Amino acid sequence: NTCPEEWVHFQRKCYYFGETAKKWIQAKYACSSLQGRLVSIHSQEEQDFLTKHAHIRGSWIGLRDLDIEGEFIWMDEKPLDYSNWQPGEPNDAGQGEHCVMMQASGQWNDAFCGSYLDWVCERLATC
Ligand code: 2F8
Ligand code: CA
Repeated sequence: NTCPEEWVHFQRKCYYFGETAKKWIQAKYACSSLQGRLVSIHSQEEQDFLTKHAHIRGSWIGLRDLDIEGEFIWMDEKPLDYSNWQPGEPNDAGQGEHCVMMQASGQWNDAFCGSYLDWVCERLATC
């Protein structure tokens, strides 16, 4: 399987680690512009790979509870079959936190969607 330049291959997918800080909605658009989407995470192996590439600032991932508080949905529309929340998260703190970021530790936190963070896109690898 192969990936475009600047994307990193792991298992069946390619990953792009965006490092120009964006709001969640802008990051979603950036991934779409790159023919990808914000990453959906479905296994410990995938998480371990992403943790190795985690950025200090934290990165948006493709998980959000924008429609119904507490009902988290992946961009790839697959079930929430794996999670890696930081202890105490998600806590919907402050004015409301409906977008999920991966911290430098790799653990997830729900955060204010308007925060400027790095971002991770995925797309399928081609044979
Ligand atoms: O203690 C965890 C808590 O830390 C911050 O709030 C003080 C985070 N807020 C932002 O990153 C904006 C919370 O999301 C987090 O739950
Ligand atoms: Ca939180």
